[in-house]
Amino acid sequence: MERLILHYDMDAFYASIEIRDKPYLKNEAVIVGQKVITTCNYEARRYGLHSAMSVVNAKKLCPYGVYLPVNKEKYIKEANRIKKLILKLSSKVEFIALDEGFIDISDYKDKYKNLNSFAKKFIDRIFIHTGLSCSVGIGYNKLSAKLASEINKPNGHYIIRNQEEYKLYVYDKDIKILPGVGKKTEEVLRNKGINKVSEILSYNLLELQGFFGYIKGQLIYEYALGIDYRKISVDSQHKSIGNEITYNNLITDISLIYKNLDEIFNETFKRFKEKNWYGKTVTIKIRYSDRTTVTRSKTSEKHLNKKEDFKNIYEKIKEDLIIKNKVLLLGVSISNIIEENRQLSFDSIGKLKKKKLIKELKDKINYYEDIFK
Ligand code: TTP
Ligand code: MG
Repeated sequence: MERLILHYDMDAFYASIEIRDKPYLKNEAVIVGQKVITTCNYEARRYGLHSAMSVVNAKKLCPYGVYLPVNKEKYIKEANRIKKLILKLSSKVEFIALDEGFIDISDYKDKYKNLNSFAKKFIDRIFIHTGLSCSVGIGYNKLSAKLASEINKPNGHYIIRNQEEYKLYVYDKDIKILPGVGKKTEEVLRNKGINKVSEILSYNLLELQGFFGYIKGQLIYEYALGIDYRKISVDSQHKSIGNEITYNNLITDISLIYKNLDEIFNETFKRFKEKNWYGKTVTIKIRYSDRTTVTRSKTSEKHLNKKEDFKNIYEKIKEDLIIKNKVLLLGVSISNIIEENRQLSFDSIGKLKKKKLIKELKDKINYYEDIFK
């Protein structure tokens, strides 16, 4: 596989948090929602309950279920804890909702040759730290990873290694399985007698574009084939830039270790400066011959972009580090990045910029509100 994408999705997220916090609910059907079900656990789903169903109807089907109000604040806190945990694994992460996200794990290809055990480890690690279960899909692009995470839900994983495996999996599945097939698209497809994914391909690209328009038509066509070039869109907050060097010969001379580390810092800063970014955190990573890895970070309160400021942080980390010899790998990174310094006072930036910032902030607020409609 060229690229490797992992998609995770927490299981019955809101309901699982409530059950974790009230263990006596463990074997009950648990429903979260006011008038309408926001989500329910898998026990409740056995009665035919699902999100968006009215609570009145749900109570008819499942009168002995435990019906709980929505506690958004708690769920956001939990989501943030999970995100932090995942960012420890990789910074190439795109969080697409409170309880799900994509991670580019291409770099882990060599380290974890066995993808099954990698997926299991991921699920275990989330559970150990949060007491919550999730499902994982690993694929060769976002599309295949997303579909894969649904396959063994809850608390399971699946791997779709390539396009052939993707086509084999989707060909007899209902069209609704494809992202992008909403109500409207579904109706058009069904009216043409297309119910299974493979049946989409009884039409060619041009015909599909005729039905749905240029972009949507191409999307449906590509998704039916398992083609998806979308990249992981890393939130700038989680961007990081860094350099690592793995040495062929162990370094045993302490002064050489420091010298090399300084060079890596300089190289990292050079790349950071080219982007014209601002950052807060510096991290030093050292791996020893026994494969133990030490990472130490320090974070400034403000976003910085001057070399001397980063250098100060970097030197402070070095002071606290007790570096042993027999070093295998050295790395330095800068993270917690933004593309412009939002800490500038509003007076010191131009009117246009002000407008842009306010709009961005508003969009952000709307985005969060939308999730919790
Ligand atoms: P989902 O991941 O869609 O659902 P889920 O995590 O409850 O269950 P699953 O095991 O199938 O993944 O959504 C995540 C959370 O988002 C969910 O717990 C409740 C919330 N949510 C809404 O607020 N509105 C909605 O319309 C949906 C579908 C979910
Ligand atoms: Mg979920």
